[in-house]
Amino acid sequence: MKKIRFLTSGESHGKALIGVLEGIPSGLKITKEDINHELKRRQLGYGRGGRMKIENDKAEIISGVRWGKTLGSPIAILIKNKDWENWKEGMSIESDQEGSIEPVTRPRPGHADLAGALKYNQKDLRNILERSSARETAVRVALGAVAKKFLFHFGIIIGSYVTQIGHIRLDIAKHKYAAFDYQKLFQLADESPVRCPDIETSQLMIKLIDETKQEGDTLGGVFEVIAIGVPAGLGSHIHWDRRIDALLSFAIMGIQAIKGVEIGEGFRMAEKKGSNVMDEIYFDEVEKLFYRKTNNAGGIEGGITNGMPIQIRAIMKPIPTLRKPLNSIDIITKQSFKATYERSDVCAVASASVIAEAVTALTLLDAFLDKFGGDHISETMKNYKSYINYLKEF
Ligand code: EPS
Repeated sequence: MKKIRFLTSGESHGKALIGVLEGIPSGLKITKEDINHELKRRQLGYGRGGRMKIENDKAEIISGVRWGKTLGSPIAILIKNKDWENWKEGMSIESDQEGSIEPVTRPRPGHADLAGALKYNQKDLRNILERSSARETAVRVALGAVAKKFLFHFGIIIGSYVTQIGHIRLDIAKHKYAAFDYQKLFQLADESPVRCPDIETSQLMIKLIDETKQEGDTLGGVFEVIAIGVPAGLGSHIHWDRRIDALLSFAIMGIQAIKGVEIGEGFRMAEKKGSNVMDEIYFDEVEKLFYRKTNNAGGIEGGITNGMPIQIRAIMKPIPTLRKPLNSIDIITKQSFKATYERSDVCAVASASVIAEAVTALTLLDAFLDKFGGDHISETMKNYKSYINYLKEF
């Protein structure tokens, strides 16, 4: 059952973003630097637009932490929008500023603009696009940073890397690092402007982003999120909404522009025979643990973690705001027009991978606390250690 919950609030050009995270046990050491480190990683990707030069996201912890440690009470985090200075009238809370900027009446194909306007009866598309914007993900990353820090105490590390931008693919099989040397892959990804662990592939991706920018077009891609050190036994087969693969997919699909999620070999399993997909089971006499030599299941069987690394792959569609004109209809005049926009990101796959790490951390932490409980982190640790000992005696 759900142990942690969170809410986010905030518009893209509003005053600030706010997140509230409830259910984190007391006693976790957390600083604003832990959070700002993750916020920085989200902002770095090559191909982001002018807005990233304005924003330098910094978290302010408002509540739930005293003298550097969580209290067990809800943790509220605030991230100011620097761009608010330019939008004080246009995004004002007060009714006396109504009409201070022109309404947006031309929906961008691929955005929430038109579907949202129809649903919420809005004649100014800004009332939709301000919230559908991926700006909100900054605060999800901030909350995810708390979850990451908690899991880290239990040896769980979550990282990501980009495997494809447009038609440029990373050939992970040919990569010189061993298949499960994920920490090395995370480090290399952090050093790449496109978060791709291979330097040559990164350069090809950057070149493609530059060319696409010249054309006024945009790009999507594929990334992988990996969680290592997750013990066997999170999630459950007993009911559909407790399956950890279902919960992880839900969280990842909740990120703007994500159009597909796979676990382990995912869609590639379709063309293989069963004997090439199932991961055979072995026993390590020294560690006293079961293990697999392959990980086609992506660390999850029957909706339960099996102790192998969790591997999630997701595709992000190309960003829908283009400089290249696309056909659309003005919602007021019903006249057709060619949608064109000046300021836009070209590619945000690198950022999406960092956001996916955050929501993966929040989802895994929920399952972790469901299994191990604890109102203080030391209590969670005691329960966790006892379970690990049980696994060794099994
Ligand atoms: C976004 C459009 C751009 C992005 C923004 C998401 O903002 P603007 O319209 O102000 O140029 O930069 O992303 C962020 C602000 C962010 O922090 O990631 C959109 O339409 O989704």
